Amino acid sequence: MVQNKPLVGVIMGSASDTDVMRGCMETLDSLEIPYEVKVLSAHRSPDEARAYALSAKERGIEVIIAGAGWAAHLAGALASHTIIPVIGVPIDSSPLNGLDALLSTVQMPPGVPVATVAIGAGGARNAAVLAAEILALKYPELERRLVALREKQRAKVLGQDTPS
Ligand code: RP5
Repeated sequence: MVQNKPLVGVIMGSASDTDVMRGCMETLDSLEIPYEVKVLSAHRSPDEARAYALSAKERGIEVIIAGAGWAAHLAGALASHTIIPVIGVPIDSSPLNGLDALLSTVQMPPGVPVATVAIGAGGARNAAVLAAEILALKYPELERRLVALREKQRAKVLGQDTPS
């Protein structure tokens, strides 16, 4: 363990986002990164979302991952209240299959960035890996785990050669 208290805040706009975000939590678990999970909405619970972002740094959170669907301004709203890095996961929960969430998340005006990953479950996993890469700049054991993960992926791909 890097440490026991949460380093990553995983925020989702609704409990209905849990299935898509599950791979994010699994990846953080596999990298042994402590995290907390909260449901907070930029439009349904704006005061609580703001309070979370304002207090995150002083509580020891070093990266926020925010997943939301539809007109997904959760990641941007959180980013507007903190200078810790915010990674946005566009959730494919709308009739537009997440394209709306992708644009809402990625198209931040200059000055307040959201590091946006791919739509849906794959993006949720990548959000965890990107958070780990950010944290690895400070925690050397995480760098070792990420190198091991890359090696595992390489071995898996090479093991998929079809017999000639
Ligand atoms: C967004 O609206 C949430 O992130 C979710 O993806 C979507 C639908 O939420 P529910 O109506 O299922 O609570 O804010």
